[in-house]
Amino acid sequence: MTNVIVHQIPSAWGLPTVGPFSLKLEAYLRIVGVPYEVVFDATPFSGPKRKLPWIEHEGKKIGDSGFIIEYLEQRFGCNPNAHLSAGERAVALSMRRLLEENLYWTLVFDRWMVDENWPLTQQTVLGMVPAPVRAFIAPFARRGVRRQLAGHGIGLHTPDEIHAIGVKDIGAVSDLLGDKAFLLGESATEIDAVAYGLLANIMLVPVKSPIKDSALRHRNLVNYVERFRTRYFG
Ligand SMILES: N[C@@H](CCC(=O)N[C@@H](CS)C(=O)NCC(=O)O)C(=O)O
Repeated sequence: MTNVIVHQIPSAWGLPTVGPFSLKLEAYLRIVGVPYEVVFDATPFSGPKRKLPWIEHEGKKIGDSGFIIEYLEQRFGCNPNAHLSAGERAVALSMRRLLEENLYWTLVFDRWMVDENWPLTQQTVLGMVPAPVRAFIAPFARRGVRRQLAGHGIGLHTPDEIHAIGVKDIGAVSDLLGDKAFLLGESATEIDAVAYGLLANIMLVPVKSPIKDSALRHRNLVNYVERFRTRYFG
């Protein structure tokens, strides 16, 4: 059987990848123990959805972490959610939407729109683009992200409003976790891959943000991220 080839955003800041969706997929692959190889892509444009991550496997190219996970479940018969009740699956899906469709965009805002963080983002997220080209394309990329944020709607808010939205989401994740080892119990499920991908990229990176500060004040989240990192990336 050939390994899954994962195309993802580059590694930096001690993380295997600084892409929240890329780290989600790697975390998922580690939870289920499917062997894989990583290829870092300088830009997302060669993937089938023009986003990272995407995979190549047995002649197929698949984009979008959610569709990739569905493919892996079918192809490898893995399912870390098998023991969950219908209610728990509904909670997991709602939490996934909160993390991926809302909190994610606050991270994008902090990385790309906050001037203080912008040099760091260029050196890491765009870090594989050769320096002279990077200096040229970075402003265009930033403009594209500004348009994405406005299209989503979150980019129409003030920085304080965006941070308040993110802080609320972080509070909800902390409340769902409570004193459990993982979000839905004592074993890691798919939603933990989603949460780790995003939380590690907020809490373990040098990007400055009131959302990061708030997350670091939730002791259970700090322990959770450390528990996940030690168990699956130790
Ligand atoms: N729904 C996609 C989202 C992937 C995504 O947004 N990836 C970002 C990097 S974290 C990306 O490639 N952005 C490039 C762009 O939007 O042009 C998934 O789950 O994989």
